[in-house]
Amino acid sequence: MKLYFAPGVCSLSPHICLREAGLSVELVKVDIKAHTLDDGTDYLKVNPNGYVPLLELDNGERLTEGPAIVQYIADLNPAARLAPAAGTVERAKLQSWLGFIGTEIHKGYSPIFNPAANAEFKAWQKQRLIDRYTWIAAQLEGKQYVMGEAFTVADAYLFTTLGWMGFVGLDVAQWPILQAYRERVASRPRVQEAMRAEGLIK
Ligand SMILES: N[C@@H](CCC(=O)N[C@@H](CS)C(=O)NCC(=O)O)C(=O)O
Repeated sequence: MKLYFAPGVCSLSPHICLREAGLSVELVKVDIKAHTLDDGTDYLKVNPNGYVPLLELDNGERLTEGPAIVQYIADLNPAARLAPAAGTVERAKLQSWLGFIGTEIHKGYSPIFNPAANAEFKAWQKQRLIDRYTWIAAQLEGKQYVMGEAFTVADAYLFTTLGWMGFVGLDVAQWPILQAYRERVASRPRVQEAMRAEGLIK
């Protein structure tokens, strides 16, 4: 398999999941501004939408959309217990988390990074992110991970978004529960491996 990624962006989530699942993968770095690969290949020929993550399977099939990719990875190795079994209400709860993180958090950052958005809208969007993280912090009360005691693919995604806070003037220390959660996830050996491979830590 090949994972098309860019350092520190949302593709870190499936990258972490692949390592947590013990699966080997070839990492292909994408310049997401120029939409090119290191060898000059036009990434738009790989993903016409231009974004990462994209997982290319050994048979050449290509999968996009982070929440779908991470569930596919989890199902490749159920023994790693990165997601509850498909068809259970617990799996639906995991999907609910992935949907929340994707639409309320991940895509909540995009307008703040967008030079075309005006200051008023950016401030509104930032407050919305604060409200959403405050809600997440309340859900984490008494839990190690978002689904309870076990790390799942939703944690890989949420953790990835926590790494962007500094870019929009948010400080995770505002939410002690989130700060402790971030440290908990960051201390996982496979998470450190992924971050090191992306050049995010030494
Ligand atoms: N709908 C996609 C969005 C992925 C996405 O927003 N990727 C960003 C990085 S976090 C990206 O590659 N942006 C570059 C671009 O859109 O050209 C998903 O959920 O996987």
